[in-house]
Amino acid sequence: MKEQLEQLKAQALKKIEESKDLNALNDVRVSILGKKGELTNILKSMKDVAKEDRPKVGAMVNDVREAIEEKLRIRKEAFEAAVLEVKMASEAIDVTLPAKKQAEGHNHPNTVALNELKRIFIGLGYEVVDGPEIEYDYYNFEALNIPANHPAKDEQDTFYITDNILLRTQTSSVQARIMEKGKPPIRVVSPGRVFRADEVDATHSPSFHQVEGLVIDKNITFSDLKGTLAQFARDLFGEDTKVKFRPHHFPFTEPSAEMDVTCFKCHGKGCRFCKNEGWIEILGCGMVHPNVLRMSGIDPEEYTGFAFGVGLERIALLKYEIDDMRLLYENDARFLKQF
Ligand code: 2NL
Repeated sequence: MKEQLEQLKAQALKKIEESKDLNALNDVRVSILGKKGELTNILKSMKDVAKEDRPKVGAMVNDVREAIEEKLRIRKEAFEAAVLEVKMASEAIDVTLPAKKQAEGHNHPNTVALNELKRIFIGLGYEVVDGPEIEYDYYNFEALNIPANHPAKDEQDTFYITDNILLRTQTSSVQARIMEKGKPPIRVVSPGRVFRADEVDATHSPSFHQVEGLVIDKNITFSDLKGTLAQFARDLFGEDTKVKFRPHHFPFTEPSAEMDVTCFKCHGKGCRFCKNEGWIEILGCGMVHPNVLRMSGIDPEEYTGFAFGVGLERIALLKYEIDDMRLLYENDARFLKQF
């Protein structure tokens, strides 16, 4: 029996030593210590051992088992350490490498300009309103004193969906809806996309943006218009900005004017930026035409008002000294990220 155990022990330790991985090691364990394992079989044959010899033999069996288990444990730990070693090597992270840059987006120059205009007019107590880009001929032209066959319809040629539905050419259509619906006092700005049948060049696009303003109340005069727009110009271009009004014509206002501001680069002296004029044209404005008020159901004897229209792209181009409007629409990140 002793010899048998010694032999088993020697063979087992050899097999353990030679096993190549955890699976092989487990097979060895089962073949010796498992239910039908070699050592288990020897234990089963203990009943054939003489009673007085059993404690001695039992102790021998235990010694052998302990030696085998100890060897199994050491070998298992060695395999596990090796596996971990490989895993750690393959998953190694170089914490000294620079992090991936997060590309941070920002507002488009048009949006920056729009937020600026909104901020100014909200500060003056105006409400921001919007309306449909696809509009009835009535709100876009008729209600603004531009009847069928009026020559201004040529200047503002647009895209027709049907005879009386079109892409709006100005956001005044929104204000015509407001006048028709609401009761004065009215104090609104209507920013939004407008459309014209224009060829693309440095200053034209078939789709651009306008911010229009409308004020209607009792006793509104041209002085209110001038004061408001001068304040707007100072807020947008700087405190020392001067304004001047040149007579103009719009079908929906009477009298009408265009407003210039002193060039914010040369402060009126004349430079390349203002083409040596010292002044830069910035918006169109006027007192709301009595016909326009009347058509919206507002009595021109009781109420008067002023209105103005600013091209958003024009403001963005001026503010950022961009000389070609097409750059605003190309969405070239290298260009846009400068602003
Ligand atoms: C321009 C000129 C202007 C208006 C827009 C307006 C709106 C109503 C009634 C009367 Cl509801 N007028 N808007 C008035 C004058 C000029 O825009 O050159 N915009 C870029």
